[in-house]
Amino acid sequence: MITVHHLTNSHSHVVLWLLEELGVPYEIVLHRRQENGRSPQSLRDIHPAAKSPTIEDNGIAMVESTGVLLYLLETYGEGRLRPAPGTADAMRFYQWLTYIEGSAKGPTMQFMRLAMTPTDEATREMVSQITATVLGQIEAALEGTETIVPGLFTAADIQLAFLEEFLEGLGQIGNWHNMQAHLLHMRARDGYKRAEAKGGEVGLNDLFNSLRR
Ligand SMILES: N[C@@H](CCC(=O)N[C@@H](CS)C(=O)NCC(=O)O)C(=O)O
Repeated sequence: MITVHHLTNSHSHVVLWLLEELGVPYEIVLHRRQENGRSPQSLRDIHPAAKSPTIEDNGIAMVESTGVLLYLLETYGEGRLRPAPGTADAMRFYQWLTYIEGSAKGPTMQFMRLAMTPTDEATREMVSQITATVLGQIEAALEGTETIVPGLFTAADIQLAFLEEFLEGLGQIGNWHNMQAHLLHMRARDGYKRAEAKGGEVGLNDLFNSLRR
């Protein structure tokens, strides 16, 4: 049985959601964030990275969301939530699935840090521009389509929705109309709702507000 170590208000929501979409049984171990937002010792006890998501399967613990999603698809997906291998859609799928955490999250995190700490205008402007360029690729890819691989709901949409939740928490999602529409569309899925029912609300707005205080 897969164990999902679920940190409250965190990225492990995507793992619960993927497993709900696939209908694969799993158990949840809940870990609560500390007051400063960081992982508790209980998560570090499972994997020294102390990051969410963490899963256990085959007797070992694994971190890193993109790898976890791909492992679960490969092991339990039976071809669902991904395009057929070797196709143009498979290229789109791998590109966006890895781009989100590999290229888009870093600048977005930097943007968040600058929003929370005083800094000079030139640095702020540079980070805003880099973030806008990186996010602009996703916004453009969503033009006229409800899913990042047009016509097919995949695990890349699940990963993308968490970045969109993050942008919403930062008060930035309104600048990105296609991403905002994508997030609303994803939240309407039964699998998303079942994941929240089991793991709690994603709730990044509340989390970021509490960290700003
Ligand atoms: N690149 C990692 C990011 C993981 C990550 O930073 N997760 C956050 C939760 S959204 C976390 O564990 N925060 C608690 C901490 O860093 O102490 C992934 O995709 O899994």
